Amino acid sequence: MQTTPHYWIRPGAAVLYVPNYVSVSDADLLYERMLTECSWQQGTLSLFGKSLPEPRLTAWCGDVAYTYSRRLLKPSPWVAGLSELRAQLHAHLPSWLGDTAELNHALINRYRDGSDGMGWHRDNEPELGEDPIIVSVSLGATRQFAMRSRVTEGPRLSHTWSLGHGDLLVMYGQSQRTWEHALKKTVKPVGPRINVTFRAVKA
Ligand SMILES: O=C(O)CCC(=O)C(=O)O
Ligand SMILES: [Mn+2]
Repeated sequence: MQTTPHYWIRPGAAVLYVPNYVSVSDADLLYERMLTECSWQQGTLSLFGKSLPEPRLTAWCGDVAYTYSRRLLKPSPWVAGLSELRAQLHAHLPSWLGDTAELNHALINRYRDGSDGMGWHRDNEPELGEDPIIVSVSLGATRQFAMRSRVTEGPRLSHTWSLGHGDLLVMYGQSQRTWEHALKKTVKPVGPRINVTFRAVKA
């Protein structure tokens, strides 16, 4: 690992954050490969009975199928560079975090500018099992990744990370039960960003 891992623990949430986990040169190369080699799609979301384009583009690589946001993502070959990153993660991540040796799917989101983002949600699809591990690697422009507790009595716990080029953030433990997360939109001028979340999809 390039830098010191930080463990952030709150009631019901646990995060491992490693800034600059991927070196700048590897991150540059991976960004370019994903940009050109991934098959980018724009999903739709339904809001108040209307169907709207999602404010981001999506691609994926996976050994197995995964149903995400009511869409079936079929198995798809790994982009060069991403399988090497996965192997590195398998070797580096401590097994007590969760299913760290079985990251068999990568969901890839591309945020073209500050008007792209992702609303509050949990990564709690049944295929991910109880208390999933979500291993996120960010590339490109720095963006704000926010987490907040779903417990609304009393002062609401929250935290925001600035995720930059090469940063690793792992959500584990009960983080997908009692907390939710979002990638904040911004009116500030920001460049494009690609985020990969490795997931362990159960058979
Ligand atoms: O872009 C990010 O940092 C978060 C993406 C995310 O939450 C997801 O893919 O489920
Ligand atoms: Mn998520």
